[in-house]
Amino acid sequence: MEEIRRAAGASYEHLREKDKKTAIKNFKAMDKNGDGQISLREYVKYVKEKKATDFTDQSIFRALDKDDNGSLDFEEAIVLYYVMQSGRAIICKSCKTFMPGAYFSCCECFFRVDVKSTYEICCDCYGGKKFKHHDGATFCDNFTLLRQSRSAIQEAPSKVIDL
Ligand SMILES: [Ca+2]
Ligand SMILES: [Ca+2]
Ligand SMILES: [Zn+2]
Ligand SMILES: [Zn+2]
Repeated sequence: MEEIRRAAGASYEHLREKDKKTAIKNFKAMDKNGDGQISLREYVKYVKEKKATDFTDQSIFRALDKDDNGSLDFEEAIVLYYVMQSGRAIICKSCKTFMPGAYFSCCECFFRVDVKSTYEICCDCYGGKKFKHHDGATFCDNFTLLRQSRSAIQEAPSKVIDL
């Protein structure tokens, strides 16, 4: 989680003033009782309003709550906005916990355009073989997958230009 937090902090520094103001406005809108903290209840209400169903999982709230006091201050909430915007709310398909760090993804499902959803699992579920997926699936960790995506783009330059 520390890495995502640092990425969120770094990208916040690059936001335009207007977007920083939006973040503050967002925070105030979330903080229904105005105590400067986002409670779990206020959080759930917000993510439901945003129709961000992946986020209703409490494991994300707990991961965001860095100081573990049961609520989110502004700094912790910035990480939420970052994770929401970057589509980084990836939940283990097997044990359903939020995976802020390294995880494994099925390469076949990842690179096939006709497969709607990708299949990601946490290191524990992968290592402990605690998952069910199609036969012949090969798994890569997310960093390897990122490198492979680049190779795939380089191998098919014409397709990229067509876009
Ligand atoms: Ca509050
Ligand atoms: Ca907190
Ligand atoms: Zn898992
Ligand atoms: Zn697959």
